[in-house]
Amino acid sequence: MAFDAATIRQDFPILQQMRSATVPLTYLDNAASSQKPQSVIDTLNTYYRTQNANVHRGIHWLSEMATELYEGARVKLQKFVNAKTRREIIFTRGTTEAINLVAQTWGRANLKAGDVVLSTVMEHHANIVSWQIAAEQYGFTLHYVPLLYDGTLDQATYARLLREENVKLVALTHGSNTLGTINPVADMTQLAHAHGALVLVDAAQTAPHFKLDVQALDCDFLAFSGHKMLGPTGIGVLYGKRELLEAMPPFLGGGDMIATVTLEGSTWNQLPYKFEAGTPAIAQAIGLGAAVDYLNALDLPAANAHEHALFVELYERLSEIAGVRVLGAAPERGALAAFTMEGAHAHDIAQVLDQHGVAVRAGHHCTMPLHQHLGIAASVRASLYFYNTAADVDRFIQAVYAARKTLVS
Ligand code: C6P
Repeated sequence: MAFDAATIRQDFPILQQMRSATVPLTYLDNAASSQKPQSVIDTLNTYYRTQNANVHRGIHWLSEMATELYEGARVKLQKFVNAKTRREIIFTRGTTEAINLVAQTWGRANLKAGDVVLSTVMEHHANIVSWQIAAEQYGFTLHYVPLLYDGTLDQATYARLLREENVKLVALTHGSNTLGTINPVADMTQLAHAHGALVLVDAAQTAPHFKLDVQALDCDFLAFSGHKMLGPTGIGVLYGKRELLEAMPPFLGGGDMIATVTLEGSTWNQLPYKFEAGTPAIAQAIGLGAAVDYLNALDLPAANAHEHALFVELYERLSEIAGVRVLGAAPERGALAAFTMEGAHAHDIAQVLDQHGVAVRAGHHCTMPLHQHLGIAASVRASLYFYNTAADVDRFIQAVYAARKTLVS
């Protein structure tokens, strides 16, 4: 049976809104943040109305209930990415914090002058700046895998850098938030491991769309954000292989991450608590658990096929518009298209689109080095999710034509 996006949309109250009395809302900014289904909203509501307390601390009814729900969410996330144990799932504020955690703890313990971390030109700032900061602190060198003309990674250079440089870690995005490129992370991980390097995968743009399997990928770390996959803001996950996490020093100091504290020094709690200092984002973690329940109940292959068909339609019709350049042409890509229009600035285009009720992102999408590589300052990005429909694509294309008419003389 075909995927019924029109029915699915009923689960998302925000999508029932109009932009104005006569203009429907066309939400195509999903790569920035997804909308939330009623079940996630209800879970948050129920939590605050009937279950709220701090976790791992109080020996009382509410605290025990909150702890059970919070730890239950961890198990849902463990199964979602097929981690071996729940101890390998660390709740963070999101992808950014997860990457910073690895850079600051694994980096501090393992990187020194003469070592190399390999990132790529297509990374989000989170997977570049975290390493730049750590490089300054710990003295290692940061290199970047360049891109080919179609927006894929230059695999020959990647292999050469692994051969010739003292690479200790590869910090690699699974899916580009600007080019849409899906990188062959399993193969790239295998090659990195053959050269003794670990791999951190930024799965911010793929976790919402695909069934990830950290054991099949064999990556050492994997980071993603809850808010892009139907969950609340302020919650995300760092997956790490247990033996690596065990050996890493803590990130933040405070409550819950310690075993003992004296005035002279402290010892650390077991995993995952060693990396979860202070009161965690309890409601948000439980809400993310509800988001995972929703995704598990969805026919994901059908949802992907639906999204992909919409993307092909959007990509082809967008590419036909005079003066429009769609960024990236990777054979395997996610359902997003960033573009420029000759004679029009990205922010002006987005503004006209907004008047037509179409929500997109304009700017550098936190990929300034990639935009510099492409020789542009900014682009407009439309990104799809399974609840989008053919009518959304129609309205978007019509709005781009309207922007062209208004902005390009
Ligand atoms: N990209 C976008 O509009 P946080 O902000 O921590 O949830 O996620 C950071 C991040 C890391 N990696 C990739 C590939 C991403 O796309 C993002 C977030 C959003 O493209 C906001 S900049």
